[in-house]
Amino acid sequence: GRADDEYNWAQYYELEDTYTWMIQLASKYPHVVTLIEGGKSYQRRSILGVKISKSLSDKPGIFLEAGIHAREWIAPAAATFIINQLLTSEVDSIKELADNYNWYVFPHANPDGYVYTHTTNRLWRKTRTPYGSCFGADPNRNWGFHWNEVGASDSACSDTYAGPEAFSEIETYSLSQYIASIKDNIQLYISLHAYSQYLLYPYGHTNELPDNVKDYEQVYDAAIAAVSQRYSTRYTGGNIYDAIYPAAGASVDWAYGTQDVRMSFCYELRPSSNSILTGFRLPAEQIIPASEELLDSIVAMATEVKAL
Ligand code: ING
Ligand code: ZN
Repeated sequence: GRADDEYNWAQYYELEDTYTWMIQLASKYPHVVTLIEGGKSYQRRSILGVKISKSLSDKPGIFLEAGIHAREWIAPAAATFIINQLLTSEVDSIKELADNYNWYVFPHANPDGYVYTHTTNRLWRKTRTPYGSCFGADPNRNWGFHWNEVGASDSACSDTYAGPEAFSEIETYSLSQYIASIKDNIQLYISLHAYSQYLLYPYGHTNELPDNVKDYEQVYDAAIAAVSQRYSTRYTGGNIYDAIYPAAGASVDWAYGTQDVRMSFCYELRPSSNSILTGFRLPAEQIIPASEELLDSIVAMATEVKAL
């Protein structure tokens, strides 16, 4: 919907509205916000992000990616909520989070898919690359780490189509190139999805656990406790393979498995379960509470990671 007023979190926005808002942030906070581009989509839309850096000194990084699945509208909305809080909050713990890390936030990792959910099919998930008579690969099955080993499809018409090869999608390829170019030490790589209220960590391609699984569990526990603090919202989860289903080629696995990323997590945001009214259509009145509890949880994660 078009904003009659200022950009806010009482409604879901179209891609252009959010990009306009991000561009305005860069001129409003020129010493703090830098526009970054994780390449362009198949249909040549920008994968626009913001880097938030409150001083010039070397700091660790936090990377946040949302909207890789087009229909999960709460994910980009929560990402922009977090951007806004990092820039404007008066709460000490959030100010510290903004001061102590370089933030890299991409609200729309799959812009073509998102536009398609507004124009044509609200439940579209994938990219929009043509493959024969079908369209799109699953951008969360397309990353080049144990690609297509399990939990992905070889059929271009499937919602979990892995693509013809790893990084066949220009969106995952170019965003991965951007990630690889970051010089900061990334402490947390966070991927936002919906729905189910799960918090997940690697791996998706195997039930083997990461070497630092003890650290993962500690951070996971802190995050799960914090997410319920404000509104008693219950999350569950664990390693992807056991907690939900085997799935190879996800961004979080690639980030943790191939990059110098200390930990990566995937949030499956509200709601907890599907119904005709909810599922991917989380009511707009829940954007703010869902995002507030997410930020509570990320604050707890960062605190825990720092104390490890
Ligand atoms: N769920 C995720 C999916 O891509 C997931 C679950 C997360 C798989 C992280 C692998 C890694 O299927 C949704 N709803 O998209
Ligand atoms: Zn998803």
